[in-house]
Amino acid sequence: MKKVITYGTFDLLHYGHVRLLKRARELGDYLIVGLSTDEFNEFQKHKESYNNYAERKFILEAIRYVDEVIPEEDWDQKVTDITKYHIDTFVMGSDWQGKFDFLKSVCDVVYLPRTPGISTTKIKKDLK
Ligand code: C2G
Repeated sequence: MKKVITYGTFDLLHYGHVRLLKRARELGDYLIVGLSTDEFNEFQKHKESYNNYAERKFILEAIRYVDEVIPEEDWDQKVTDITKYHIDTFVMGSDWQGKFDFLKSVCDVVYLPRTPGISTTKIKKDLK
C-alpha cells in the first residue's frame, strides 16, 4: 500500500483544498492529513482559524480522499511522522515549493500546483 501525507490548516474547506487532497490521494492508496492544531496555528503559524481543530477534523474525515487525520503540532514532526506511518510520498501545494526538499532523504516529495483564485483569506475578505 502506497501511503501519502500532507499537512495544513484546511480552514473553511474550499475547492482548492479538496483539489489538493484529491490529487494527493491519487498519488497512492492511502492519504494521511497532518492537521494543524489550534495551538500550532496560533503560536507557530500566527493565524487563527474560523473552524476549530475538532470541526476541521470532522470536515476532513468526511472527504472521500482522506483516509486518516493526525494532529500537526510542530514544524519538526514531519520526519517522525513519515517514519512512524511508513509514508512513501509527501505532498504540498506549490506555494511551499522547495521548502520541504530536505524530506527527500526519507520519501518522495511532490509539490502540486496551487489552485488559483481561492483561499481562506479571500473567502473571509469577500464575505465582509
Ligand atoms: N492549497 C491549494 N490551493 C489553494 C489553497 C490551498 O492547493 N487555493 C493547498 C496548500 O498549498 C496546502 C493545502 O492546500 O498544501 C492546505 O492549505 P493551508 O490550510 O493554507 O495550509 P498551510 O497554512 O499552507 O499549512 O506544515 C505545513 C503547513 O501546515 C501548511
